[in-house]
Amino acid sequence: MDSKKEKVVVMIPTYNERENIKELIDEILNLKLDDFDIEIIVADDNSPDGTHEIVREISQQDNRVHLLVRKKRRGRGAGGIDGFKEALKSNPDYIIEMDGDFSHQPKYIPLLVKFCKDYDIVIGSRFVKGGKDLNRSLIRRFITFLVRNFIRRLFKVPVKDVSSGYRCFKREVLEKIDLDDLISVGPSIVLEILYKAYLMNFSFYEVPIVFIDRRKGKTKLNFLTLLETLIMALKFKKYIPSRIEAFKSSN
Ligand SMILES: Nc1nc2c(ncn2[C@@H]2O[C@H](COP(=O)(O)OP(=O)(O)OP(=O)(O)O)[C@@H](O)[C@H]2O)c(=O)[nH]1
Ligand SMILES: [Mg+2]
Repeated sequence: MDSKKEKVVVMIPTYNERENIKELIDEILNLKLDDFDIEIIVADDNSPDGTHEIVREISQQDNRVHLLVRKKRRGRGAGGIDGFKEALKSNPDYIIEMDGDFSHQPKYIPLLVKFCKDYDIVIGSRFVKGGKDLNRSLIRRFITFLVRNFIRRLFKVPVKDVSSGYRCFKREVLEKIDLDDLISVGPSIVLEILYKAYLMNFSFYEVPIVFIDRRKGKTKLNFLTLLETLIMALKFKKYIPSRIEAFKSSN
């Protein structure tokens, strides 16, 4: 019976993804899913290229698609946090976050959800057996390599793909993590949530994914965002453990 199906909300933060977003939404909605219902929330930062106009039009025709247009504090992190909050409002069983440029292929969604029944967080991983990073840019792969090694040393999190933004969460994880307490505005949000969840003893599992180059459009990653990510990581290292202590003593 339909009413017994579990619900998955896919949250996609976007900035200037006009060329990708419609096809991506179509591909997600066309997945063959017997076990669960799927909805999509696009958290767009009022993209100058009009990404939100496209999503608005789709959302008016299909009630599984929702749009959140943000006008303040632009950023992958701030957008993602608001997207998660919006997702939680509809009480889903699972929430997936993924990029809006096709680097994260929708075909892995059923696999992420399947493992999320047994683990709190399931990560689409380039660095477990069977996973691949097919990013054409050597520089981009090198940056991933540096960030990954730096972060793994700093945080000692038992996860191979620490910077993957393709993940599935049990609803409870996002409810307990206190989204209002996160400090990332940019892409460091991915690491902040990972580290916090790890210290809160949530369980992780990595499923292999083949990460491909963004299909169309331009990257938003630049030297400044990268620097910001590294500085933020040093900040988390200090602030998160004390927050966890406060969390534990209040439970
Ligand atoms: N809401 C919001 N989303 C953003 C912002 N910056 C990036 N994004 C989205 O976050 C996701 C990841 O950003 P990308 O530019 O693809 O970053 P990347 O994957 O590290 O870089 P590429 O190698 O170009 O793919 C994409 O869906 C972007 O549209 C932002 O400021 N606000
Ligand atoms: Mg990308």
